[in-house]
Amino acid sequence: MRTTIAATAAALTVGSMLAFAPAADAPPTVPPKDQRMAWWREARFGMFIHFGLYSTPAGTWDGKPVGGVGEWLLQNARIDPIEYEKTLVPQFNPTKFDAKEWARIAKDAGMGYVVITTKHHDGFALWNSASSDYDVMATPFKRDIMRELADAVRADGLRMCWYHSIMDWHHPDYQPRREWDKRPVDPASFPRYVDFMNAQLRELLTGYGDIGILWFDGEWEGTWNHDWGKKTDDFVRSLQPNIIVNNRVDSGRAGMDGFTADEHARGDYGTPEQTIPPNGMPGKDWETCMTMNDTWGYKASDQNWKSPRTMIRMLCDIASKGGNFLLNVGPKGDGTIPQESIDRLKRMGEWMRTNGDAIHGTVASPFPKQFRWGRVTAKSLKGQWRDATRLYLHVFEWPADGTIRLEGISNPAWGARVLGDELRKVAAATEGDAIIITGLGATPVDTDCTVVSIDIKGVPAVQPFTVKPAADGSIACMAGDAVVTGSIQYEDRFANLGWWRDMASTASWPITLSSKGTFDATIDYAASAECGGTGEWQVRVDGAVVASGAVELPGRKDWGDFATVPLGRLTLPAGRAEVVVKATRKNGDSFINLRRIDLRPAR
Ligand code: FHN
Repeated sequence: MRTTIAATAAALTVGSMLAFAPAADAPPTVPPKDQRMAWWREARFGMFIHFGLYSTPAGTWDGKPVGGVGEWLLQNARIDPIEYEKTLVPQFNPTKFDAKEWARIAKDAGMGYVVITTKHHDGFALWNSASSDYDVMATPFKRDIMRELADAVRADGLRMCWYHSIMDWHHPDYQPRREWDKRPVDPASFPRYVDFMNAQLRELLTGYGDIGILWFDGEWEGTWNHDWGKKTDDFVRSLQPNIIVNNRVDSGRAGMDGFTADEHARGDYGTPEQTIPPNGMPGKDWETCMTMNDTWGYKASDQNWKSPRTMIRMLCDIASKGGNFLLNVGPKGDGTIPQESIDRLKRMGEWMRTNGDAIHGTVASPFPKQFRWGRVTAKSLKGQWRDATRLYLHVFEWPADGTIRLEGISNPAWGARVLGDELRKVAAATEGDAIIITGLGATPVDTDCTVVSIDIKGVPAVQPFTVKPAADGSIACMAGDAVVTGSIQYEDRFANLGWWRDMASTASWPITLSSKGTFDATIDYAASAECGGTGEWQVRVDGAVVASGAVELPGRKDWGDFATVPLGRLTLPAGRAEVVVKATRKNGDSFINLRRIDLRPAR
């Protein structure tokens, strides 16, 4: 029986909060997190799909281009929600939609799961919803897209997952309303909206088989809070106890970096968006979601596509930090995936067919920092093969001499292989506190990323990273060797630390000296004219600041205009200490690009 929204609202008022009622009998206990997350940690790579009414206009309204991402059309063009519905519902007819083709593209790319927008912020239901007339059955298409896609995805051995927006610009009970929405606010009841949302979640979680993830979104407006999040999390798990729920079910997500500010917040994993946390999220499950261009929902004018190399290296970088990569496609209004997306996923699939073992089921690099030539992932072979750990070296920059030194590890090593060229005779040997891989040859198998695997005995015994003095006593603190916190990210562009936006960010270099030393320090930095600011250097021992000094770093011509300026005279103790740099004042939205800090023995 199909109901209008008003009738639904009335009905749910009576049954208010019934929607939180768990499944009929007492909800089965939720299995342990490690058991629920096992398939997700194995997959490491998934497809995000943003598809809905917004896919038809493709970033235009009234024949005019609209700024911003494609799926935010209603917001960015300030469209009356009812006008949006009445205009786009009759137009939505993705006649070329082929669920089996979408599933094949994801499978062939080496992806293990698919997350699709069942309902985005515009409130439109992409399935046959009994709770609302604002759904795909009201369009000329009249097919349950979720049903067809779930069947196809599972037939290809992938997990079907639902994205679902808490924020709903269309439903009369959702608050806050868009400011241009002229409908009376008085009758609106947020609890009644939550009942409606849970009625639709019940449909999606009881009518479409096992769902891998409930990927909540749109949790940031003030009407949603921890109490709603907790109740909704419990409700979802009562219907599908094995399901994974992301951290956006709850309030408190700290912006785009995907962290959850409050340790009591619900959700199984963090969701950094359009960014890769510089040091991952140690000890946590997390997934970076990323567009291939700049929009989630299809936008015909957005041709700013990332290269296949960039996305292959992002996948390696994310896996090396212990995360998952949820890569987005925005199908067109006719139901086809853009050719640019298909081409990129085809290339990623080609790479994954050779190197998928270096991604699937791996854990983060055991090394304290990244190597400049690439990334490392690891996989325990305990109980399978000589109690070993397999290390996968994702080589972006191939060594001209055919040799790679893994500093700071002393495990016995053997069994070096180049994935994709089993005939290449490579060797791994442990010399003191380094593993040397030789015989790699002059050319990589794949210029985007060639993987070299080695086996080491037992669990990696890795020394903490430290910057070592050169023979002349000088110490080079390079951007690529920094341990960074906050928003700072390493950029290949100038081999610099950039994205220095939040004031809590720090860049630090652990240094170990055999005896106390005093140094004259310089900093090599760049900044646009309106940026720069005041920096502070610190010497820390066991985390305590033992010396510090300020330095003015005014803006320069642009972010590539580097200069080397005095930082001050630093004294470092014998043993391990850290040189730390932070901003104490920013002139603009970003502080500086930092390329290196040099310590030269004081004369
Ligand atoms: O507002 C949405 C946006 O449209 C898109 O769905 C992304 C994907 O993670 N999530 C929200 C922005 O954080």
